[in-house]
Amino acid sequence: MAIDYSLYLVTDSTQAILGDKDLASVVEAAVEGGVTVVQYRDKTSETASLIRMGKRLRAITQKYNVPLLINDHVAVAQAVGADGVHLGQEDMDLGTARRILGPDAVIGVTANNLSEAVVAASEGASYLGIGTVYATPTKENTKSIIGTAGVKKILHRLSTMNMTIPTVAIGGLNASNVQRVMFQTKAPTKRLDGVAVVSAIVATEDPKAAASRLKILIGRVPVSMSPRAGENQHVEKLLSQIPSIVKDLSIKSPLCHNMTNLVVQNFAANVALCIGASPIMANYGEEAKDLAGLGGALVINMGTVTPDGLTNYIQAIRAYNEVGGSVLFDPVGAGATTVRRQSVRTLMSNGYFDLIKGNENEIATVHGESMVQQKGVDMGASTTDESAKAHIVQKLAARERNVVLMTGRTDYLSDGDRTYAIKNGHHYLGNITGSGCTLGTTIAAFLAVHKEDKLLAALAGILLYEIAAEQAGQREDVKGPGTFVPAFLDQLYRVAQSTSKDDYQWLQAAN
Ligand code: 3NM
Ligand code: MG
Repeated sequence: MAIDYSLYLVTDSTQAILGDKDLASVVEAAVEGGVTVVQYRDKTSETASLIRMGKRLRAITQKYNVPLLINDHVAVAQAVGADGVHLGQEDMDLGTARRILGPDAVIGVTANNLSEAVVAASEGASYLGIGTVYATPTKENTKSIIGTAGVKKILHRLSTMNMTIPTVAIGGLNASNVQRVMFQTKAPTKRLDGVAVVSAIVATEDPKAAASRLKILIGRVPVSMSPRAGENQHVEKLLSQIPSIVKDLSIKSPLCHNMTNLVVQNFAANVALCIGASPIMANYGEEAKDLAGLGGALVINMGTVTPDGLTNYIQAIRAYNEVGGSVLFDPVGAGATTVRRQSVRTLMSNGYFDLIKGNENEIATVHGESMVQQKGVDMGASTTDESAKAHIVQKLAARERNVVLMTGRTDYLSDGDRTYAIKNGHHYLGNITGSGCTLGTTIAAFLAVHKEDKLLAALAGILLYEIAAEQAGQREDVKGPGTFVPAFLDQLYRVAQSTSKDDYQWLQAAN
């Protein structure tokens, strides 16, 4: 039997998730909404009541011609005439279950890592439930949070071993992240067949609407990608659009929401004002929902990370992701401490970043870190070869389906498809505090006004910022980093008002 795994419902009968609703009615509504597989999962009820509910669910799923699987209990599956079972690593072994249920039964297995996946696939599991993708209150005793990178690693291995076993991801999946999870986990020849959800359907007021929304999202290309990137393949074409984008910024004056470190708050607010954006420094995650609704962009700057800070960041990232607002990630000092490396992983697994910017070390850390444990954290950190830098930026962007900027004497910018080297700027930027952070603020403001091509938006921000720095550095009244700061703000303000194409040169395509 060929099963459609695209929207896989796992049930939960706890008060926290199901509440006072009737499980059978929830399942029926969900199936009407488009759920393609149902797994009856009840960790606490006695056998008799499992069988009672199992039979009700069997009748419903049969009516809609959707497979029914039973979590853990092989005997219950037999008793209710289910299509099969789903087994965790601590449940009955696959071989035994297969002998009892026969060759046609659907037997799914949970895989948390490469070896569990490969073992289950080679022993004849019908499909794999890969997780836990994101931390979830639905299942607290999860082994480890593997993020989209962990799922991708497993899919990659299965594809190199030519294993065609169907796969679904599970854990913390909902309407705000299913598209991203589907596309970010794609390996060259293998992709997820679907997503498994509990609370995103069972815990909602309207399970039918929730299921049908998820179903639509899963089948659609994600909105987070740049819709018009394909039209901007030539440097001249990109540059010619920048003056009008800069002008647009001052007309629209987008909200630029900074969750940034204490050192640069004041400077970042000044930079935002000079380029024509409307800054707010708001580090409290609770505020993000309101702010995300204002059409601006969010900067997550990890400069002075704390446990509280992390919780606030996650809350804010989710709020912006949910409404499709742009989020820029600045993983300041990413490789410096264990806490920061872990923070990078936590943040990357909790949301989508439209753009990640950092210096060589930070980008290398993000690149290594989200490959999940496998690679050395400081991989590429000592890279001095320019083409290697361009390559790592391109690879990270391709992997995350976003835009990546590595700053340095030469900046590298890529969306995975187009990669550019930018040689603007002034060395005084290296002698003042917050120049990297406020470049992040600047780019975020551009991401808020120009959504059609995020790489182009970023490029506009970088050129505006660095050309202003060049002009300031050349001014006669600038004697060093101290006098550079006010001159830089002046020039930023002036270039932002300028609409001349000549102000945006020196861009070179990287090889
Ligand atoms: N299994 P929600 S995570 C049932 O990682 C289950 O194997 C998991 O619930 C695993 O969709 C999980 O509400 C719960 O996050 C998923
Ligand atoms: Mg189990």
